Amino acid sequence: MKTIIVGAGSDLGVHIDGAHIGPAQLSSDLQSFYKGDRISFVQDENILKSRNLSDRRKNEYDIDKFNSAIYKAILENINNDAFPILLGGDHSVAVASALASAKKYTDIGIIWIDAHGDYNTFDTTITGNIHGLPLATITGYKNHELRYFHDGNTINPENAVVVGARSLDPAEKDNLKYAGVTVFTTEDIKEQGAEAIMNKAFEIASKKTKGVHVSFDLDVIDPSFAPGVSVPEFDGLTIEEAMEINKQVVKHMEKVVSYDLVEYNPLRDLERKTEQIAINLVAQIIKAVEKKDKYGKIDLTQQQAEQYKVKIVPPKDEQQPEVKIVPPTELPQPTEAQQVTEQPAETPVPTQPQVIETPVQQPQQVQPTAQPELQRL
Ligand SMILES: [Mn+2]
Repeated sequence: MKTIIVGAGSDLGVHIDGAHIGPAQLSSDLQSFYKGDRISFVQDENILKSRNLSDRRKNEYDIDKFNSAIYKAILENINNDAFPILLGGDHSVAVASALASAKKYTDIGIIWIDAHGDYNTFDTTITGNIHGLPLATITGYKNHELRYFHDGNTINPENAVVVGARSLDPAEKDNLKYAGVTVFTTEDIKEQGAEAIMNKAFEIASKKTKGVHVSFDLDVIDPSFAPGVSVPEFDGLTIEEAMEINKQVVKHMEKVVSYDLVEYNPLRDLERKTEQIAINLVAQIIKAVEKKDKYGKIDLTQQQAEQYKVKIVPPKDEQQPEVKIVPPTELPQPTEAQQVTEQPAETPVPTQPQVIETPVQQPQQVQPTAQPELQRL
């Protein structure tokens, strides 16, 4: 199945600046191995952005305008049998991508991988940052002002699942409960494992639906590994846990109809750590989508998630970063992956960004004594 990369460069949903330049950076990183279609939207630089914390409806009009354009473009591409991968931007842009899929497929579920619930309304928001409202908007829980451009179904909250939450406002918790959204916390993932949680998430999201939209917010990862987000939350996922969640998305790819990767903020990143993780997540999804046929079916013999080691070579002066992609390899078994996560506490931090991914080897190359070793940024 063909993909379309949709750059959604907006940071109007949050008072912190920087997420608007994320998509251009990631898009440039992907250039050397992604040859498919791409379209990009960047917020109008003449917008006088509101960052005033007492403004309860910050940049509402401009966000709507931006999302309306993305919604139309994505819908057109889905109708043309493409699988949209949206690169944010703050999370408010997911209103456009999720609802475009809801319009096309009429009845879908949603998996929202995020440290936050994004389930506030204009009445309950504490910050007035609209990136805290999209999941409520998408599931039809108030916030109709943010989806005026959408004339299809909203997603049934009973088919909505938050994965990785650890920072929910009290009123937001009530909203989630009242609406009937399932929430799996970061702690649930630590206790039960990403595979068990994602199996449950897909079961809920795909129950009596025709597809699942997946929205991956990088802030689900701990800021020590992924500092390049606008609203970091401590005690988050490790890189391995985040990649495992993505691997589970790939495992269920037959049901997945669209995917977002949001909240990459280059201005907050350190040593390009977050960028490395982001392009690896996207690379994995691109390769998985390529295996879907135009009816969305996947060749079961190829269903296993492939792990790519995408390495950014730090640019010399003004040069664009070069991205290297290493051929597909098999993922380590969970036991090996656990061993990996237990080891690297003392791993020195290299001065230059290097491969972030859990290194994996072709079976024929495995040495009897070989242990996966994790290179940390
Ligand atoms: Mn979010």
